[in-house]
Amino acid sequence: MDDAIRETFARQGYIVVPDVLDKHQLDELNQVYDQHIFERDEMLSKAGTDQQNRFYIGDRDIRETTDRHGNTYRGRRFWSKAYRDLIDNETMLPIIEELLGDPAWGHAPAHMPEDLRPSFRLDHDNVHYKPGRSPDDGPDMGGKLHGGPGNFHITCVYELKTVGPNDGGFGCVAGTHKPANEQKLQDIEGDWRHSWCDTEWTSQLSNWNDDVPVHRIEAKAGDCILFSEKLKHGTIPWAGSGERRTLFYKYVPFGMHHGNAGYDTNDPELTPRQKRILEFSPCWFNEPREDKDYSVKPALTKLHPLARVESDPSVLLPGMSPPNIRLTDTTRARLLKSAAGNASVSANV
Ligand SMILES: O=C(O)CCC(=O)C(=O)O
Repeated sequence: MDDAIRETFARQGYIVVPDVLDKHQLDELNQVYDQHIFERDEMLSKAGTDQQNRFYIGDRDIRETTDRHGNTYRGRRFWSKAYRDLIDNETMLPIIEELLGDPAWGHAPAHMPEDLRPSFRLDHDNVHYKPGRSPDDGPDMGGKLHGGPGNFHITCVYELKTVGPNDGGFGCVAGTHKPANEQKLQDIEGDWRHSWCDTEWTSQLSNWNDDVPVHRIEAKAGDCILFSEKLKHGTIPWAGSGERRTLFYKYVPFGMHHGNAGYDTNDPELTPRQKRILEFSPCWFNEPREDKDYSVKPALTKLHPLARVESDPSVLLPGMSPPNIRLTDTTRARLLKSAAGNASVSANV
């Protein structure tokens, strides 16, 4: 990552990296995508409030495997060499490694040992699809703003078709990965989460604060938008006459739980590096969601010996925020008690 990219990412919370995928890669990715569109009836297509056509894999397409840490996975996604190669895309890899490995960016906990910092993980991926729109199609409402400074994951958004100036798709409120700017958004009176963008079917609040501008991101097929999930972002209604074909690869630092989707790491066609990026961490700096059953994934609940209740903010770049460390009340109390014990031992030495 060069200094210009660093500066842009630090200021905006996102960057657009041009020409990450060449024509050959795009053709291969689009070919598999075509197949899924044709076979759409075999998949559960869920229309949310934003009427997005996202793809969900039906039960009969799901398979189960177990990794070397004893975690069991269920699932299968868009899968071919071209999709596997996106896991460790050569252009994006060093950028991801820095953003997730250096605690200055506020994704990795400051207490993560240096040798673990390069071991980021692909947490989950999403696919967004929209057919091309014609003028008499009904309204498309897009999605509400989400994301926040305590988040710790970053997303590579690969565009498989060009997104033009007024097409819609990915949008964000530039700079709101920083708490001071997020506060400016929070201070806007009205439903800023839903009323954030002027389009044919939606409008921005008239009292919007220009210090926190909305960016509609254009990109050519093959470009990658990389954003921090600390940033407030969402889906702008699709108005393009062509299709929207977008892939989202969401990465987390070593030992941080987010979605816990899990991948088939027994796939013999994965390279060792891809396998490593897909595997769950063997121990953790935060804990998984309490509402899920992890009895078949024993390694998902083991805390790293250096886990702490919060990440030291003094390591951060100016204006950035530390990751929220999700822990149960019991674990939090135990870690605080042992930290207090250690402090009194060192005071008595
Ligand atoms: O590009 C989009 O549609 C927004 C994506 C989004 O909201 C997300 O990945 O969380």
